[in-house]
Amino acid sequence: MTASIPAKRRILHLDMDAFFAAVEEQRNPALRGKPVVIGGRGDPTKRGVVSTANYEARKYGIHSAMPLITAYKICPQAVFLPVDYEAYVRVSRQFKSTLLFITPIIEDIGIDEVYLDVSELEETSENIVERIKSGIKEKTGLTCSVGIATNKLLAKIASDMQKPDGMTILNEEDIESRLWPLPTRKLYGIGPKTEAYLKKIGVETIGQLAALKLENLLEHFGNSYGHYLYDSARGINDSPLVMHWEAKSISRETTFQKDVKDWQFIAKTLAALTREVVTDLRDGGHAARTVTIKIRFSDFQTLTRAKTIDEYTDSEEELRRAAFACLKRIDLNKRVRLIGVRASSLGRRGGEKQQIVFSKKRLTY
Ligand code: TTP
Ligand code: MG
Repeated sequence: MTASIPAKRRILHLDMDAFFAAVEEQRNPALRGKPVVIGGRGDPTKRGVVSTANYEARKYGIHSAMPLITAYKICPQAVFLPVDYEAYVRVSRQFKSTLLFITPIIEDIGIDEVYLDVSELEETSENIVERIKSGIKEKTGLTCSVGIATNKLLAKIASDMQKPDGMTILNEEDIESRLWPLPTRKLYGIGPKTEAYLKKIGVETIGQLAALKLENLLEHFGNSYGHYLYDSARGINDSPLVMHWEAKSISRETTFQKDVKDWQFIAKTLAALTREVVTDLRDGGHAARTVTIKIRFSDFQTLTRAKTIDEYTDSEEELRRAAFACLKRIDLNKRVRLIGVRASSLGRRGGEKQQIVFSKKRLTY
């Protein structure tokens, strides 16, 4: 039997709305309704640029990459906040973890955007988007905008068409009416230089780009980029989703401030680490079958013990029991420097092993 390849791909691009600002508003609801600008250290009199502005601040013309001082001049009453990257990465992980309930075929392209390949799902696009939006809303309180099309190029353009909280489905028959009126820089891969050059030769819209002859594009832009532009202007793009992750484990470890002999303290730490691993497991929609613990003594001797459970589980109690069964198999006759716990053999609770799972380690924003 050969694997069935869908005749048409269905690719979804998701981009969070005013992401950094939305995270700030979520944790401080008093900001809602006010213009909010996130950038630098949050002091508009100091050097720095705007990372993002909420939609209220955008009404004044404030946008990403604008100097903070300019933003301050045009809207001094705005609330200026420093960039709290760690907080945004945490929320980024949270919203991405909800997407695993939709499909494991996810390309992570940035702190607030991803592609999903939903070709194989039997639901309508509207249904999928509804599930995604409510999952993200429930987990993070935030909204996103989604585009669905036959390829990545069009899906990304679509997600930007009805922001915020939008959903746009772009079909092949919409290319002339909805893609061609847009400025050329909306096409992924067209930067300011190409845009400026195209303007010089009178090409402002994607439609005008599509009217150029292939020979002309090849002559000006070379073989590879010339073909890319020719296809892109027609909405043609077959780039695959790039997945950075594969079946992995989820682990936590801690090095004690001072080497420890007290069994109670070691046990308490192991229980706390296991709880954190369970939280990560559940966040990612995973369950695990194998628990491994690691103990490093003060002389750096390192021991590991593992236990495999019959069923995939995300139960804290079961995983902790397994971790303690491992701990009992280690003779704690020396001071302990480090302790760690890992959950592996990931799958769905009561279900099958997953081929592709979320690896938090790859998120390096
Ligand atoms: P974007 O998705 O481009 O912007 P956004 O999410 O703030 O707003 P939109 O609703 O239009 O999608 O970028 C995501 C985050 O990346 C943004 O919240 C802040 C950060 N960022 C910068 O730090 N500098 C930049 O120049 C841009 C464009 C974004
Ligand atoms: Mg965004």
